[in-house]
Amino acid sequence: TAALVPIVERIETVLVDLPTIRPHKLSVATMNGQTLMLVKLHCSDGIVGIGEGTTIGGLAYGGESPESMKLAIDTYFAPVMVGQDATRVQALMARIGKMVKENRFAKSAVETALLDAQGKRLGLPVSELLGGRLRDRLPVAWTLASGDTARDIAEAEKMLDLRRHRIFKLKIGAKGLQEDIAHVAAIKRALGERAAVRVDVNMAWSETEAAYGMAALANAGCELVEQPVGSAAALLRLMRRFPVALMADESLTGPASAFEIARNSGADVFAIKIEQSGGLFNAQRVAAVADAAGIELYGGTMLEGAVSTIASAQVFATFANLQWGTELFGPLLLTEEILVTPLDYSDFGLTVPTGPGLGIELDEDRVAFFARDGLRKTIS
Ligand code: MUC
Ligand code: MG
Repeated sequence: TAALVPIVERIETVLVDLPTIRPHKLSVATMNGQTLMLVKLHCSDGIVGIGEGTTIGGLAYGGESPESMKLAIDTYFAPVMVGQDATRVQALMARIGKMVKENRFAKSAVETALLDAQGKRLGLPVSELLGGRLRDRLPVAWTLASGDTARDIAEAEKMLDLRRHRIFKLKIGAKGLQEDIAHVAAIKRALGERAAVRVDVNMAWSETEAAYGMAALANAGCELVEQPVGSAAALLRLMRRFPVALMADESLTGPASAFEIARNSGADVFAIKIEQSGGLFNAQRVAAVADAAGIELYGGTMLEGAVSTIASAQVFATFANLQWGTELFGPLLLTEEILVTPLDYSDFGLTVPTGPGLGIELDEDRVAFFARDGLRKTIS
């Protein structure tokens, strides 16, 4: 008898609400918590793959919210996936792509679950399904975004003492230009050569504000400015005017946008995110475009929980170049652990797990407790 092909039997989605360790202030939102949209992909061979979709501040960052990802998967992805060969990940993603045009974040969650399941099935880490890793450890930046300069400096000092982070990304753009620049300068002055200081404006500036701001940030010792303006054309015009690297984040929405930016020499660095890219394979395609164009790479985060953090880590471990390191600190911003074994953050880096699939295990009781409409809600 022919061997039975494992098929997708059922897809479960759950929203998990977790508090942050402190308010996280971005120009687009202040976060007091994060919602993870977790996917469990049940296959006929008994294997369960996990995936995650996460965004920032509901609909404040992009077109998908955790709730919309859940709805899209429950209503539109699941019927296309159930009954299909679970081992042909690219074929199944192509099938989904025919029925679902956009929804990059939801696609990333589902693709992660398929790859986790396939890795568990074959006994290989996801990085090996993606061609093989080039590194087992990733440098990890920390974001200072308490909204208060003194508190941010104290936080940075603590991270340096713990040897957890020595690259700091400052979230600016919510306050006035002068106030923001004074904030960055004070932090860089306090940390000196002990740490790298970068900023993320999350598109809050106009082009003229950015032109002034970037010159001042360069003087303050800031080495990189992430997405100061929304417009890709304005970003391009700001290129090479200042001795500070310019990084594209929001303008990067997958391989086609990467090609467009690269064609115009519109960024020095790409912040690659699995969700913005529309999945792990697409993140590799974005990296290939960057490498071909001589654009440098940075591993970005949507302030993800442990599942997408490790899915990202598995992909970033396969990148030939990762000149600016990563910011895969998402789980550290949350008060609650949802894994059986916590991730290894040490010596300024994150260890990429070596077990099959993502190489992590959810603590199901914790997930159930923090699930929306879960136990926590029932008892409070
Ligand atoms: C972003 O815009 O890059 C990453 C770190 C952080 O604090 O926010 C994010 C999202
Ligand atoms: Mg950003």
